[in-house]
Amino acid sequence: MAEPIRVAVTGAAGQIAYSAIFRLASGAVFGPDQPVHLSFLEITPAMKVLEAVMMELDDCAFPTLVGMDASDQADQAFDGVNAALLIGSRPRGPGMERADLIRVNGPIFVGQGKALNRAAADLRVVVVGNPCNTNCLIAMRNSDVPKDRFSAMMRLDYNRAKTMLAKKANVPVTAVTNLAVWGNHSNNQYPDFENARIQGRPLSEVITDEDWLKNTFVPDVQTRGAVVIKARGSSSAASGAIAALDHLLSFRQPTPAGDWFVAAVLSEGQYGVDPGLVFGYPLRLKGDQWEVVEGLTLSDWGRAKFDAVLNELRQEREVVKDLL
Ligand code: NAX
Repeated sequence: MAEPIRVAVTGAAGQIAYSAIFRLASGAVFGPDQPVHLSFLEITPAMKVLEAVMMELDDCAFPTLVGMDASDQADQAFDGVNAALLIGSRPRGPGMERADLIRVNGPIFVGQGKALNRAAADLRVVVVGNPCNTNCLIAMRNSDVPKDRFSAMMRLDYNRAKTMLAKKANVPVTAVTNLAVWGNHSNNQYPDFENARIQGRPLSEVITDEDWLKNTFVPDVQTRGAVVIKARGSSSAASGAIAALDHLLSFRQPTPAGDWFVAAVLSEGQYGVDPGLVFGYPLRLKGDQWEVVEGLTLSDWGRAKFDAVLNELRQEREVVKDLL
């Protein structure tokens, strides 16, 4: 029997966690031969709901789930973990601006960054809680864990963009490759159709409707979250969970040859981004280390989108500079 992989999930009584946890426990993520120990973090008022989630996990009798515990203390929840899904955070309330949300949620990631020092040496951190890029920046800056172990989730944006392109081209989603999503998980992200490929061909040879690409596809990806909220009455949950698990696996499994995956990581200045920002890039794994895919080019139109999202992340950093 392999050693159990220990996974921390924060916001474990929330709706994204509810879709993610059962997959983690069932073997669907790490495989049927990999035992999993789950370690949940919640705020004190949500511990009762979390108890119910744990009852349901017990009631599933998953062979791969070898243990679980719950705490309202980050130090305890992160002790010895190999992976941490930082999902927990306060949702945006009525009338709240993005900057207000950053100020409300930022401090959570100061404490959690410090507590991650207790994790295992091979820790990988995925920040999902919004604003996830800047929360990730706060966590990494408050932690002694190597900064390349932190990433923020752009995968839901990527998955959304991939399906939209596949539907437009009338091909399966697997035919869409080399899709980058630059920048921030926000309305200013740039889902890059310019470098994408469909069935191995440049996308522009297959989807020739440039007006649709620029004026429908890009804004539809950027605002998809709001459209789901309007239709469902609450924000994306299952798709967020699947994206978080896809993201986690992309850092553990070989990147398909010739392709890449997308996540926000600490910039070292690639593509002219300020070093030290957590920026969405195309990545590939080399061994167990990721690297940014370099050498992609953008049109002036694409570069303007890229610069807009870069500026947004600079502004977010400014709002939390006392927490860094
Ligand atoms: P829920 O409100 O259902 O759950 C959040 C949970 O976090 C709650 O149970 C709450 O008690 C808990 N929590 C709050 N503060 C905490 C703390 N300090 N420590 C531990 N737990 C804490 O939200 P849910 O729909 O699950 O969304 C979670 C986060 O994911 C939100 O910030 C949301 O905006 C973000 N998302 C990020 C996405 C991305 O692509 N990066 C997409 C999906 C999602 O919108």
